[in-house]
Amino acid sequence: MLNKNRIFGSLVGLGLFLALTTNTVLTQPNNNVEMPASAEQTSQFQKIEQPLGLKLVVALGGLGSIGAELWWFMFSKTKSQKARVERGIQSVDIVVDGGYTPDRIEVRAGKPVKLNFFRKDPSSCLEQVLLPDFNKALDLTLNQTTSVEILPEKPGEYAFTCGMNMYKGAIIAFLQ
Ligand SMILES: [Cu+2]
Repeated sequence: MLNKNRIFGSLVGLGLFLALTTNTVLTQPNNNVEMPASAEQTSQFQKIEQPLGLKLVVALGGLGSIGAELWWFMFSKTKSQKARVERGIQSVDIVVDGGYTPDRIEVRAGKPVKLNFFRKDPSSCLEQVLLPDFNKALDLTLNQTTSVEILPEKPGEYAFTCGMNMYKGAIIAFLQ
């Protein structure tokens, strides 16, 4: 299943690609102009003036795309959330839909953590969650919540991934 995030990422990528290629085309020498076939002619290129507005639009479009691309890679994928505490157990609900939301979960080390995975995404890629540090592999049923309890004893980062290691998330355990 395609998800909004991935579509947005592709659009941004396409925008960047178009901006760069357009820029290249616009700054290329004009080869269609007939050059005089004189021996003294040394310049192969003839400068063509583009309207300033067009240059600005292309430049700003390119910059905007680059900015969006950077934002996309650096910030958009981090959805950090603290676990809530219920009767001494830290628990967190994770939506499985084109990845994990949240994909960074902050917990206290040394206390049990209950992860509730709600799988909305039918793609087989996300049917399994692996928690290698805890020797756990979960099979997620579509449109249902599958829970698992773990105990991150030491502070640190504990990864969880889909069965093929394509989607990733992490439990970050802190000393209290
Ligand atoms: Cu996968």
